[in-house]
Amino acid sequence: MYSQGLIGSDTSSEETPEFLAAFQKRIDAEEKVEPNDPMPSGYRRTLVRQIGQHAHSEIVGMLPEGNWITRAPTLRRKAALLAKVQDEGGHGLYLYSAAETLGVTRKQMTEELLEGRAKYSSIFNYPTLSWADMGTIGWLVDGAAIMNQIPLCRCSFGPYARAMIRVCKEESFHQRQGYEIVMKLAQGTPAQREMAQDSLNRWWWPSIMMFGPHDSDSQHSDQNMEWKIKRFSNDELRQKFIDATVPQAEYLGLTLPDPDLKWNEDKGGYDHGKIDWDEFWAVVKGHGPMARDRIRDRRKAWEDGAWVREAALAHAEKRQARKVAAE
Ligand code: FAQ
Repeated sequence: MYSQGLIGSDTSSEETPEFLAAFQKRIDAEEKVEPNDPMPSGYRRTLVRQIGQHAHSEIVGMLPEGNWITRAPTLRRKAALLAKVQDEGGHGLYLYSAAETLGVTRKQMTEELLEGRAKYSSIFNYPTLSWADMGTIGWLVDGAAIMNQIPLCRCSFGPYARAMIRVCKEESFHQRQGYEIVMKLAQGTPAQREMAQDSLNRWWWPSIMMFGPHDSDSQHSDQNMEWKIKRFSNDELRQKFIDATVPQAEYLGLTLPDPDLKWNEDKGGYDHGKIDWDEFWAVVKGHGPMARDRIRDRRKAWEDGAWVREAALAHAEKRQARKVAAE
């Protein structure tokens, strides 16, 4: 994937069994790992991969909702949506900064995204076709993101864990604003209700795919959990999300598009129908309906922002030169 070439400063020379055992002992004792601490190269690589993917998801994730800011139905809705999309941009920036502490630059990460070598969450490759999608994304997509990110607040890598605390607080507001939009539509005219149901029909399956492949197909989970980067497996988090969301849909009087969804008394959770993994992998590999548009839009934003980066750099250099001259 995308992170392998980015970690030139990494060395494996220290990775004797004693080194690895001492590192694992720190992890097991719930000590936070900080950027300048010794760490196995695999741990560093995994974090660059995951945090980079997460940062890209936040930034690309601004696009589907950004598409509706000018069409929000009221000033209040517009202000909330604008703030929400702006928050996602902020999350991307915290995350790029957290990844940079591991020796990779934001420029490198961005280039990998724009060259199609870096992944971002599958969910952002679907189109936003109606205003109801703004509600459904907040409710389901931010809801799924929170379920995944709350345990990341306890991730063993300090900068990532600390970034997640603020991110989760903001995602919680996003989830509520989304649910409130869907609630208003569900309680509205038949046409509004239909719009909410149609949106739920389109976003349900992609939302539960966000948690990643089944545990049996998840290549990174075991090691990630041993290093306490991940605290729960993909299937465990998916199950928690489904169990939390079914009663929310019932409260709204909307139907989740899965005829096999039913309460299982023995496991104390809902059973669900078969996930279309062919669709998931196709989207992950860049064949999602909006994949091309997303990268085109990110490329344009990066190119349009070149003058800002150049001006900021020139300004910083000038200040530094002035400081040196004054010393
Ligand atoms: N999409 O072995 P695993 C948000 C890849 S933020 C694309 O299970 P792992 C906020 C995975 O990278 C949403 N690719 O991997 C928001 C790996 O490929 P690789 C993003 C996926 O890392 C809301 C391969 O499949 N959140 O939504 C996906 O143990 C609204 C095998 O998978 C994060 O990034 C997927 N859904 O577990 C913003 C959270 N799932 O890298 C705007 C942090 C899996 O070997 C609007 N990340 N893959 O080539 C994580 O928790 C983990 O990385 C997982 C995957 C759970 C995503």
